[in-house]
Amino acid sequence: MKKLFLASLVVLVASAISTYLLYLDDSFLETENDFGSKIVLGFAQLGAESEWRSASSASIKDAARRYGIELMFENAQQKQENQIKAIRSFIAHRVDVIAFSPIVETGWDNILLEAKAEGIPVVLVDRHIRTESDGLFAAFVGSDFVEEGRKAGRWLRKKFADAEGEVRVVELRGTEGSSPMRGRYEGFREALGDNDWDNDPKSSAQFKVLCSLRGDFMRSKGRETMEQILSSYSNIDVLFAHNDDMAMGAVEAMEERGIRPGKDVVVISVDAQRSAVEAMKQGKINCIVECNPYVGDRLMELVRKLVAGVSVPSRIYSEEKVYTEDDAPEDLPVHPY
Ligand code: GZL
Repeated sequence: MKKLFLASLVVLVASAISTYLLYLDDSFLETENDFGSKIVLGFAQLGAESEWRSASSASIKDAARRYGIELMFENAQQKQENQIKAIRSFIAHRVDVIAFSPIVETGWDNILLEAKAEGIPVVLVDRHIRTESDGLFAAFVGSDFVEEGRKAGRWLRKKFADAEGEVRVVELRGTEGSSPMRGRYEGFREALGDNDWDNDPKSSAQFKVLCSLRGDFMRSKGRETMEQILSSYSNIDVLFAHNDDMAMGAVEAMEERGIRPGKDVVVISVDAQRSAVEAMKQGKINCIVECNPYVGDRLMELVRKLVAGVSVPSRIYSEEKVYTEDDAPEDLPVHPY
């Protein structure tokens, strides 16, 4: 009996030690590439056009530090050619993985074919691309922009469920040719025109988009464009801004003309950055569709798996909420950006 107990104790201790060593071995391997050196990630950021973008960059830098991954970080200053140059330099440096937030959807085939030829995996962060060739990236981590647009449209239909007649909408669009601009634009219209919903109020309102003008996701451009819109159109009922920076610029433009944002004009925005949430608390923004910038940890997990040769999901979407004027202040997010 005693021998049996001792034998089972030895087996138990041995399995505990081997499990611990496996863990150590796995965690040790995860910060090293095949050559026993630190994993190197090349990241080509598109710019610093918005608070959201700054938060995204901070999330990536912080996560690389915590995951023990060496980060080569380049800021393309809103120019696709700079992103392409940065990716080419990562290839020359033979980084382990390349990641980037493509400023626009097209024009990436050649540079990604160069990365593929060198056997360097590529991860899309935040924004999608459209390519002629298949298999040019290993994974995408970010948001579903079409769904974000639908969320904005669904809320608007509920807001005007009891309205009669025409509801006059103006739109501030994000960067031309970018996937968030296209997705939010399409999803918003899909929801407004979608008449076969089960659980949503059938609205007799007729939503009319008077104009959809570019704001480049920037506060200054959002204000400038909203000033043009206010000079050109009267009786505006709703503003749909593709991000908070443009919405906040438009709020300034409205207030300068004595228009009460959130009251005279219903304001819908996307992101949920700090200044927009504060504006919602002041009654100046009515609905914010969250867009999560914190992709750093998920990106580093993907990088580790790709280096270890572990298969990864092709798309990883963020969980995102919708915040409205009906939410209690304490239920609204307090983002550090
Ligand atoms: C969306 C992101 C957009 C944000 C804007 O994932 O690409 O770009 O909504 C940012 O704030 O400029």
